[in-house]
Amino acid sequence: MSDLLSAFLHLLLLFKLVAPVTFRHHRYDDLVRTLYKVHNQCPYITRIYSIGRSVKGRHLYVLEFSDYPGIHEALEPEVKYVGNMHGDEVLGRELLLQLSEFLCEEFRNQNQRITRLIQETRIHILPSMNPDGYEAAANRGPKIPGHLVGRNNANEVDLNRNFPDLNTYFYYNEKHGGPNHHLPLPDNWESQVEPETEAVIRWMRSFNFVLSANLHGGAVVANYPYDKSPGHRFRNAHSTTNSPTPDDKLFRKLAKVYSYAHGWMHQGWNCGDYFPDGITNGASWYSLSKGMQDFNYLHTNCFEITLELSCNKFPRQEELQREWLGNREALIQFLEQVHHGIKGMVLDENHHNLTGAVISVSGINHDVTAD
Ligand code: GEM
Ligand code: ZN
Repeated sequence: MSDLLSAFLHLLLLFKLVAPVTFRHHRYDDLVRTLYKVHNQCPYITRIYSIGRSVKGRHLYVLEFSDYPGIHEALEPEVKYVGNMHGDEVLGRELLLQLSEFLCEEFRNQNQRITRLIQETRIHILPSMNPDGYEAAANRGPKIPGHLVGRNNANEVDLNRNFPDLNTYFYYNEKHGGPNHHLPLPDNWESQVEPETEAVIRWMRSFNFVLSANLHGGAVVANYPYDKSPGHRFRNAHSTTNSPTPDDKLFRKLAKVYSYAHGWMHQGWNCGDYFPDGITNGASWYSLSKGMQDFNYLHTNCFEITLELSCNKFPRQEELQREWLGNREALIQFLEQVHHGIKGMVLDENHHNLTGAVISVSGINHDVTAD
């Protein structure tokens, strides 16, 4: 090999090693390319799949991390992250892309903590639940202050007000006796929701997710269920009542894990609001009906919290690195929480798996089911 060529190759290698991760906003094509880039760099621990399409036909892509992508392994919990449900709240989308690159890179670097996480957990990442809203917001760009377009989907529907309202059933059940878990979908639910919502509901039903976070912007706080207060119907959004679930202790713990591992969320004073410990019960902040978080809890085994991650919904590109560094540890620690507590298999006397077995915890009026 000529000296010149070898010097050039060395330079190339050096550049690759020291080249900083680029922090930029990703339009739809760029997002798809980035997901495939990560998959190509880590083909044995990742898989890309689409859960459906947006109103305008854009795929809702999920990147899965697992030591056996595409396969549910016994005792390996399924977890998910959802970003950009509101198209103009873009930080979650970028953080989830950063997280994807980080997981892949650190696995390749044999980082023990990350390797273990990927071996023991099946992680599903949906960076954008509302790609149409994002494009509308990005066309305006981050420069214009004030209200941004693109919160809703292309049919002008707020996806976090579009899930079936199971809270109403549950309040009824609370009064008249009946469960507050695995509440059924209403008849014809598909015709009542947007395509993005339908895709996410089918996704939630096809994996036994047990832990999840939904990434938003416009405040800095970790928000946990319930989002809807019992008085919502009468006093509407002005009703702010602490509305804890039977799993309040666990939800508060999960929210605190995020806020304390985050660079500044736990300090409580952010964006002109004060939230002690950087956490809040949803309905005690303001009541919200037909949100995704309550639906997770009332319909599935999944415990979801809503993370509000930045005062500015569309931060400038120059702020993305600081945001990533502020959230990186929290995003990892939150996933690690899925390994706390009890896990096991429910077997019959012949040691066969019992699927759908109902598991009740004494003192907590909310059952989960075996997968
Ligand atoms: C919220 S979601 C989080 C706040 N939840 C409650 N109950 N106050 C929404 O959908 O309005 C905020 C957001 O859009 O980020
Ligand atoms: Zn939002």
